[in-house]
Amino acid sequence: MSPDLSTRILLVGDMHLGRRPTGLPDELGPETYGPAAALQRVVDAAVRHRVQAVAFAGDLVEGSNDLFEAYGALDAAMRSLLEQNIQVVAVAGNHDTRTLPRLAAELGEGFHLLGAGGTWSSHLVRSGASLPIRIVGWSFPDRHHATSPLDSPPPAPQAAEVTVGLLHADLEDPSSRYAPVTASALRAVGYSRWFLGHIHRPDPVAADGSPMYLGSLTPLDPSETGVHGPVLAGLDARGQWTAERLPLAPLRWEHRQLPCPDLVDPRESLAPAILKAMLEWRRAAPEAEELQALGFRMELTGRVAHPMQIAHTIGAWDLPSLSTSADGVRLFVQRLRSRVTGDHDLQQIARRDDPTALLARAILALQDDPDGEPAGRILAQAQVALGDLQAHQDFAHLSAEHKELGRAELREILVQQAYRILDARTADQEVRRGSS
Ligand SMILES: [Mn+2]
Repeated sequence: MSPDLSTRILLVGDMHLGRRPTGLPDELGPETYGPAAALQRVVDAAVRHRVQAVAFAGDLVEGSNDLFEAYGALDAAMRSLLEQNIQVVAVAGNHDTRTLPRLAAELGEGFHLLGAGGTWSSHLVRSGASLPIRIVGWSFPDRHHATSPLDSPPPAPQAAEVTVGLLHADLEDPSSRYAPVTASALRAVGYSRWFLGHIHRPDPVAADGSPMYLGSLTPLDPSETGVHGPVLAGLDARGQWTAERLPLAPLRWEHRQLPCPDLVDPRESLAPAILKAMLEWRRAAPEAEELQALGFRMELTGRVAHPMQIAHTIGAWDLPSLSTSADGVRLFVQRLRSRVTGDHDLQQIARRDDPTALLARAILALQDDPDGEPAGRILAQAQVALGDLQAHQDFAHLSAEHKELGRAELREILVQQAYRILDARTADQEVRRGSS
């Protein structure tokens, strides 16, 4: 884009100033990997790409306890941006419903909070030549908001402007307490683009007007896979819309499955197999100059003769030791799980008359006929047991944070656990027979 003849904005998703990113090795600290550092990179990119405005889609701040920390970071960012005549626009999300208006009042006129108190308001971004962009936004009026923000109609798009919607909301989940809305309803408003906050997984940049989640600015926990960073968007000199993600996050999380080779001595040869895989994944990762760390959640899969040896080998490892660097990028394993099982003949075991046969029958029922009556009975029992566990006072504080397990998830867990017991029983029998 020719910088002088275009209108450009930098769009920023959930930043959560004040939150410390989790899952990182101790030496990867918040001074590089935290939200305030990510905000500084946004400022640098805004200046480098000569945008006219930076727009934040809510959850700039983690919570009310982070008021002071957020003020310092935002004040510094605002000074740098305003010095370059870059405007700052934001809506409040469910995390900063109360904090953001307070900050906006202190940060002064240069900070444009849109849609305060669940209304719609807008800010016009002009440049020298091409069409102006009107950013229309809505802010969370309360920590929870169980109805669609579109229930109060946003302003109609104007001629000779390009309108962009900025919103913190939950797409396609009508039961959500976080501003439920549908993509089709947003499209029906008639704006050119919608940029959303709330979901931390970044959507690919939409080529058409489909509403898209910007994603967290930088990954905040190991579940936040993918390439994170702000989206640079705008109109070129011919009035054509362009948009691209700037992969500014120095950290990327990947969830990978590694088919486990049938190793004669896993204690010796499993670690080299894992290192080899990590290096291959690093080479295959899309290029990002800013990448400094690549964290893995890894699952070993497949069938081997002695699965318990794999489990024991992993169990004896200290995860921080599975960390190295390649081409200046730190590679580390945050979680390593074995789903490796023995090469059991389930049909044959199931025909026997012992407790192991019951296990084999349960696995067969859950795997091969998940909608059948035996599988249904096992799942119902597990659901009751799980409910009792969650209701236990020691875990009660956790259940609010964890969504109820879906049927498929529960089935998966039961099959894994059943295999684990089966592997252990088989290993015991081998020991008793003296064949191990
Ligand atoms: Mn958020």
